[in-house]
Amino acid sequence: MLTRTSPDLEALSLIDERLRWLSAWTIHNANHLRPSTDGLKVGGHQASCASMTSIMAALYFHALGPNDRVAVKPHAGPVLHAVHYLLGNQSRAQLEAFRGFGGAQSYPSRTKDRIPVDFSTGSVGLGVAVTAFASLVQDYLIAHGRLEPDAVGRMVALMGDAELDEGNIYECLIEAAKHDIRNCWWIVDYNRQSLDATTADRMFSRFDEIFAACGWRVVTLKYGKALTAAFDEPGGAALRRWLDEVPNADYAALTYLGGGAWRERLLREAPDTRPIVDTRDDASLAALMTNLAGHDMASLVEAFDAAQDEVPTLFIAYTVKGQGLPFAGHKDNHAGLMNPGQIAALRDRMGIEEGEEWAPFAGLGGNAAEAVRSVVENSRVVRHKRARAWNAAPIPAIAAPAGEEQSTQAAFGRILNDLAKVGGPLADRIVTTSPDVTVSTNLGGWVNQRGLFRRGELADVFAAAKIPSPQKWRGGAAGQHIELGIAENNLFLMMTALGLAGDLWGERLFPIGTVYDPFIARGLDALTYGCYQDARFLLVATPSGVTLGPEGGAHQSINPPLIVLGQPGLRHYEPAFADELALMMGEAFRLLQAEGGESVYLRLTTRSIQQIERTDRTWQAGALAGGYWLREPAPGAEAAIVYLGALAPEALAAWEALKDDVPGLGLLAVTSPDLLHRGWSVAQAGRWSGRGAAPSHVERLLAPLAPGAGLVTLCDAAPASLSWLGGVRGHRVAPLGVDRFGQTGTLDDLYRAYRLDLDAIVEATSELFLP
Ligand SMILES: Cc1ncc(C[n+]2csc(CCOP(=O)(O)OP(=O)(O)O)c2C)c(N)n1
Ligand SMILES: [Mg+2]
Repeated sequence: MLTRTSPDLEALSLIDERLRWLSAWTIHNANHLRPSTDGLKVGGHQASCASMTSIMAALYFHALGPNDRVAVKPHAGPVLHAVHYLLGNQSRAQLEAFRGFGGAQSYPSRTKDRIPVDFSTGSVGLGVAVTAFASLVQDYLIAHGRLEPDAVGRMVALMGDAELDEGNIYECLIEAAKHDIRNCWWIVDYNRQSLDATTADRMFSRFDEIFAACGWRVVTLKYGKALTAAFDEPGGAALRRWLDEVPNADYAALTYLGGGAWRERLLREAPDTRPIVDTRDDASLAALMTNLAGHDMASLVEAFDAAQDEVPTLFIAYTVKGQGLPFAGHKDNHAGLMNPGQIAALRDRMGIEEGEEWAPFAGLGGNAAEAVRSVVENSRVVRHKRARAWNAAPIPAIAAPAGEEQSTQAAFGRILNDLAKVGGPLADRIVTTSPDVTVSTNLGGWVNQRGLFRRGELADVFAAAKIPSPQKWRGGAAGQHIELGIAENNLFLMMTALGLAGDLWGERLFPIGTVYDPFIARGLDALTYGCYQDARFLLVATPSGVTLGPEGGAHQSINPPLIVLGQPGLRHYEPAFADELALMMGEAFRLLQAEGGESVYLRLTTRSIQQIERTDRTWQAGALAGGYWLREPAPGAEAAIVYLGALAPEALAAWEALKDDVPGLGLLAVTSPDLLHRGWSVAQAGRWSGRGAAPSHVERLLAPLAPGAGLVTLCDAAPASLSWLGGVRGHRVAPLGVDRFGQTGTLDDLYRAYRLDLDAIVEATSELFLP
């Protein structure tokens, strides 16, 4: 982690200006020069970029090394593109297509951008927190011998100050403190402005205390070298006092107004500053008053160089939003765009000829250009997208646990327990994690065998004291379960970081996270965040639905199947039987490490049900594709019962009860509404676009039924999870499911109240035949 000595501060400052210019020009081009066909504002954030260019110049061209990974504040995306443009990794065509189809993305995207992007960002706060979890994953890999200790890097988040308002930051801070994370830097672009306005003064010094309390070193970079020197001049003490106290809004407004306004205000409110004020013209006074350390290369370089240990560090770098641009400090500048006259003035100030706007080093004299080139060439950051790691482990066949009656949740625990016992490359790469529901989601057996992960040894105090407990809660470097506190946001960010291990360090892990199904919603944005950047993980949500009878409505989930129906990058499987679950887990492990694969969500239940006899394996392909006939319908059958997961016993009983009255009645086991729907949409798009007319799995499944046949759909979830099946071939549907919040009760009570029982299915089927 050595940094170069004697940085060329002047060249770094020129790079800072260049990044500001290129990011502004990229945004200008997209909004003012590129022809528009739809009349929509393209957008971009010139002011947010301008406040970060100094920090990013100091990092990418001095402080960062090849092992460091960075999450860049979403609206500074153009600066990251400018960095890679200078490095020669980004093309002019991509910059010209910024925010256009196939061009450089508005916000840094791991999957879509062509430059190396370590973490996608966009939903503020999440990109910050994921770096702390990435630090933990890095330590995990080192502890497990998968990463050389000298390959350790820093996980860096470049964040806006308004991101400090996101609650997930503090949830993460607490978790990070528990795990004693290291090698993590969060750098706040402290421009005291958010989207709407200037940020609240009352929080001014509080952030330091919060972070310090969590074990972070806080480095405040407030005043630049020129201001610091001025504080020693006559009148300097008064100036410092005034500056320390000035409210955010006033500082920002004066920055916008410029030298004359500074002069008038200082003399009015702090007359002792006169010696400083009187010896400067308006331009120098304005420059002095906005000489904040976040724009002062010497201060930045010094601070980064001084933090070369592993202590997690928060840098609060004071900056000016829109630094160097005409709307610097204006409270409405967040989405502000320079007009053509303003950008032309900036170009002239940079000495860039008209027509030379894209030339990386335009406007620099010979020596300066040489110095800048040399600093750029010597940057040690990764220049190319890393190859992703695929197929890290052979996936063994996963056997279904024996037992005539079992729940999918219990079977899940037993499968993991067996994997832990048998061992092998897959088991060794599995990492489990859970937000304080490890035991209640049946990970206990796995944890007993594989242990908790801790950088230091963690004794099992209860075991040592010989207090009987089925749970062995010991931890150490070899452990494979990462214990989390109850915050579900952290679970999804932890899984995101684990699920990127193959991309960030070339070592694929198989993260398995367990959560209560209704509380997916608590961390939903973080889950989306992980899927958006193609992190791969297995999410096991258990228990689910009103089948969780006595727990009542607050713990019974209704809408997760609908959520995942609309969630790209995440495949929903909902098994009813243990053998289905085993099959799906094998498929999930395959998908987690496959190019073109995805993450998987298993929705499980605690309801123990009678398993069924299988005479062959023909059901398996259908089960993995989203559904199969548990009882084949006769050709031209007038009706079918369609069920999902835990309601298999009711569906089977109804089929038995009705099969003589409804000739050829079918019983369709849906294992993934999500896959069925996807296949259906893709097949239709194929037909419309002439790319093939092969029917989808669900179309083939429903083909034997009569054209006007009826479907009774049954799920322990929102009825719309299955009712759409009627649209596939125009069948009539009687949708059964849960459409009100649940309540406590026995299964009989609840299935009756929510119309999920045998009687309801029989009634619904009969109604299909009413004229
Ligand atoms: C979760 C979420 N909510 C809202 C937004 C919209 N948004 C984008 S940037 C921003 C505030 C920016 O302020 P700050 O973080 O201080 O960044 P600056 O532009 O000042 O550097 C908001 C509200 C978002 N991207 N993500
Ligand atoms: Mg801000």
